[in-house]
Amino acid sequence: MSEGRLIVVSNRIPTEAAPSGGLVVALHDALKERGGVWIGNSGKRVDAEETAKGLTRIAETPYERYSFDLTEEEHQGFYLGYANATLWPLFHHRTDLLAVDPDQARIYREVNERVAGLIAEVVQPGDAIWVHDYHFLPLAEALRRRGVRNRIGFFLHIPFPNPSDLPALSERKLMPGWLSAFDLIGLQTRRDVSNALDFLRDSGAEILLNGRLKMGDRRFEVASFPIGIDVDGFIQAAEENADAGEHLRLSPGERLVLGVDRLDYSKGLPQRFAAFGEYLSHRPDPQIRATLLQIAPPSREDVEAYREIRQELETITGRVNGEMAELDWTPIRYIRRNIGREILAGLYRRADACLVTPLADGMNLVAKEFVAAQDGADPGVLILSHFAGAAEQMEAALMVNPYDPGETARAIEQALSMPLHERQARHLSLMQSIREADIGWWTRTYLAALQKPLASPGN
Ligand code: GDG
Repeated sequence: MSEGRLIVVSNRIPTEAAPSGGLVVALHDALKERGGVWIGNSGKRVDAEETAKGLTRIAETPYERYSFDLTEEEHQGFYLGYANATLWPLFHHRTDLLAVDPDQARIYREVNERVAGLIAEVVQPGDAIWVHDYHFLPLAEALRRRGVRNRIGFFLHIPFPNPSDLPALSERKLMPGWLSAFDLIGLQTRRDVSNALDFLRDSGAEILLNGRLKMGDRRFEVASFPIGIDVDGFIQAAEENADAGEHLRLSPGERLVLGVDRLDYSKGLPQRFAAFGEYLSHRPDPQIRATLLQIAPPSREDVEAYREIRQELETITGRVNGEMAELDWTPIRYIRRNIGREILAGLYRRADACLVTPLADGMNLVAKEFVAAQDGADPGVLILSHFAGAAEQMEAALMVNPYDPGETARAIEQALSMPLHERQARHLSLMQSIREADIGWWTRTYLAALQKPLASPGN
């Protein structure tokens, strides 16, 4: 089949000519290969007159990159408000944190309408449109209303909400229309697909075969495409930065347990710190020194719940360190800023264990990066929450219930005392799982499914 261009829509768009970061690189490569357009939010705040100017060309690359700006009101209502204070908590099963604000919901829909108008101006017959994440749920519906008949795909990077939580969303009745306007809804895991099918069935969709659905006159598909990483790129970065751990000046024999997460309440950080404190209090040999290095760059600090999680972590860190620290040892080192990607790769490699213990997570790429960065001859151990999407693929990790600090504490003990042959066997199996579905596989498989026309009506 002759392929048209690819039009990618994501909330943020890289501005540099050769962008870095797993997802951004994968999308960049796909666009480079196939040609097309990437449209995203510049991150700039402008006044309303400026937004009327439409798209700005931002890069001369083998494909076109265009950005749009938001006004301060749109940033508050669309990004901080509806996307990150309503949809994010709901989709991460935190209805207790969900904000209900009709103005924010209205602004979210208006921004989607405006972006749909911008896309409608650039789309050509035969182009495939690939929309990313919860910021743009209503986008396909808005495009269809403008007469756009192209294939439109959606990929949700975060979990699909539990159907039983969806009544907490005032706009829940709009969701089936939003979703069914896409041709392909890509989700991270089988669990997400099952939640989405339950919700759509309850909303009146007819389930055909193989994840195909029919709703009114729309036929569309729901399937899982677990996102991966650039495995070889990460191995190389880790090897080249193998001495990054020296920055930490650990004492001889000191063990390193690593955590790397955006500072977000979905990542289970207070429970993790409490578990590490519990591990230290019960470790069989008090001479053993283990340090938890937590890297947690802040995000969305203008949202109240993010300020609260920050305070909570500072309190726990102070308590654990106050009780346990020695003159030459600080048990929890908590770095609340961004660390360079190269150094990060080297720190993963130095770590004896990595704690990936979210309470809810679409996939979690840190789990995959840690595995890729290990020295296969003497690998560290991955401790992984059942609630990370990655748990469906990475069964050879030490699985924990992140709500139970005792269980996580025992897993830390098990990881730090695990015999070499078991570490090697687990690592080998985990490497296989991340290689089978790396970032190249993800883009190829998704785009092939988006391109393929649905089977004939009625099956
Ligand atoms: C969403 C979903 C899904 C973190 N700190 C630093 C840093 N990072 C990098 C990590 C990793 C990325 O950020 C985080 O990715 P995650 O997958 O863990 O989480 P989210 O940001 O919540 O992403 C998630 C993902 O989308 C993709 O679909 O897996 O479930 O929530 O790459 O390495 N990178 C650098 N310095 C840091 O301090 N350089």
